Amino acid sequence: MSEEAWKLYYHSLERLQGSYGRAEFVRLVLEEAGVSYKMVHDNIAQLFKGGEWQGYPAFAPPLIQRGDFSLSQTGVICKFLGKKYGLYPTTEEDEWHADQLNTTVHDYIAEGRLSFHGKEWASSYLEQVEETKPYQEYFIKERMPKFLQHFEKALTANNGGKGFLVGNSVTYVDLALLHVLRATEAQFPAEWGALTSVPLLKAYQQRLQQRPRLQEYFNSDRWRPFSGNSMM
Ligand SMILES: N[C@@H](CCC(=O)N[C@@H](CS)C(=O)NCC(=O)O)C(=O)O
Repeated sequence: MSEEAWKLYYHSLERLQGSYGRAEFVRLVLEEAGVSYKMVHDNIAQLFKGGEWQGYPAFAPPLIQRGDFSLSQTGVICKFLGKKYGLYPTTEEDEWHADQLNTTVHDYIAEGRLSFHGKEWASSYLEQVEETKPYQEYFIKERMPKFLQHFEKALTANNGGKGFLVGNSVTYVDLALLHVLRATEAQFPAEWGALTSVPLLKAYQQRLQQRPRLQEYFNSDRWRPFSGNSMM
């Protein structure tokens, strides 16, 4: 693998009209690691929907590429980058628990996103605002608290919830959880604010987002605010 900057492929900024969506998970790992990367937004539809992508087959962006190596699937990309740049568990048990939690984080964001697209999940939220309301209500009432409660429990299982999800230092899975907590807070501020059953998770979010490199990123113009729908 060459040592040039990573390229991170994702939808065009015009299409996004807000945050970097799932690419934000990847950006948090790269930002915390202090690794340089370059966004690529050109021709994304032709590359991935139109079948013009020439690298290793990828179903959908985000995708990272450097030299002739490329990788897609957000959770896998973050794990790969975490391992490469020292944001990775140090024991075998923690490695598997991080994997388990990373998968649950991605289940959560996928369910949350789908609740905004209950009629047609590949179409814009704006085309189904009314039809998707019941799915959102179900997500807010049933699924969101269940997932968040689970994350609170998982956090508590390691050092009483005062540190990280696994081990004694930040890993890629903390950054993944941080992102979905921020997405939850941005998307459902009233429900998040009223949730009193996850105090450790709320403190953890504050702690993580104050890490110097992340704080610098969130305060910079490289960061883009959440779009206001689809938890993205
Ligand atoms: N499980 C994949 C989902 C990828 C995904 O759904 N990407 C969206 C953008 S966030 C996309 O462009 N999907 C196109 C499609 O599903 O056809 C991941 O986490 O990377």
